[in-house]
Amino acid sequence: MDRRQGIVVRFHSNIVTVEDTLTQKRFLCALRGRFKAQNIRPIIGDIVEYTGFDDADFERTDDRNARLKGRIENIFPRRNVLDRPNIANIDQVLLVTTLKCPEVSSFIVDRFLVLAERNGLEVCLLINKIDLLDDESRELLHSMVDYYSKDYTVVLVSAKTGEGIREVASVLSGKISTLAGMSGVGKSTVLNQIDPSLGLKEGEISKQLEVGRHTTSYSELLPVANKGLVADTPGFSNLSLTHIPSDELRFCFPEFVRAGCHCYYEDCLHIEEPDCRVHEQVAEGEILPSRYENYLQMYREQADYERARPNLKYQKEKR
Ligand SMILES: Nc1nc2c(ncn2[C@@H]2O[C@H](COP(=O)(O)OP(=O)(O)O)[C@@H](O)[C@H]2O)c(=O)[nH]1
Ligand SMILES: [Mg+2]
Ligand SMILES: [Zn+2]
Repeated sequence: MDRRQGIVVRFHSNIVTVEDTLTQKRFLCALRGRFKAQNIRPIIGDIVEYTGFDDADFERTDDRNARLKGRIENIFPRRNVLDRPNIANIDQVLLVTTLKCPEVSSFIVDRFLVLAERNGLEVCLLINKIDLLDDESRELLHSMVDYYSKDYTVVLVSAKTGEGIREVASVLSGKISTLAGMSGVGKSTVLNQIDPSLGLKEGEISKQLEVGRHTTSYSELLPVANKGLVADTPGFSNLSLTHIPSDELRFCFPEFVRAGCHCYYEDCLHIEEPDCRVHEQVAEGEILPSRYENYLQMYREQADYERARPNLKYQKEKR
């Protein structure tokens, strides 16, 4: 039996679903005993070597797309690992946000961007529900797009009217992506617009909190667009920055890094130092005031956290 390469797209009740890299066929795989003995567990996004048996009679069809069975032989080293959701080898994160219904604060967006920068992840900022914006908020929208598109791909979308959906599909094509964003911003609706057969639950927030209701408690990589895989996650609520030293937060703002090489002090934190180029650019309108204020808030929070823990040692980044 020859070994082939695939990617773990689902892991549920001890059965691993592997999607073949070449054929996109899905195989329900068991783990070899030695993985269990060594306590190695695959996670979604893992690239694996597997042997597949083309046995169409295999009826363990918990995953409706997979009818073939196989066995995982080898798990390749991970390029990166995301914590929440637990996914490996991510190419990019699609951060979905909205200006209305809900009005997502710039602090939440910037905090997420800091985390992505820290983890070396590509980000596509997807601003959804633009159908809800009046002229005044459209102005805000366009200034936001102008600013953020200097460092990130920005796509304007309305999952309701279909505007921008094709662009999202091309961003997802051929890559492993995960969605992120507050509950209710339209993550599932956007994916359903790209491919209605995904049949993801769209819904009001209250319904998602109902006890006993089926929500995505485990992650899965869904086939989307042209050979893309995407995880529709339940969103992020408490993305903490506590693992980033306060004096390294500034490196997670690309525009501060650019300006920072012209500060008087080489190790300028851009807070109260004289001759700070970041300060100057905020005053000149070159750096968005909200970005700077959000930086200050993150810095203060982290500095407080450090002060309360004099023996705190940061783990070395695993990159
Ligand atoms: N007006 C408008 N409503 C939207 C749009 N996208 C999603 N919604 C609605 O927003 C609500 C939350 O969407 P959902 O996809 O469940 O959000 P999720 O929690 O991020 O997955 C649903 O009622 C959707 O119908 C949009 O582009 N425009
Ligand atoms: Mg959803
Ligand atoms: Zn400075």
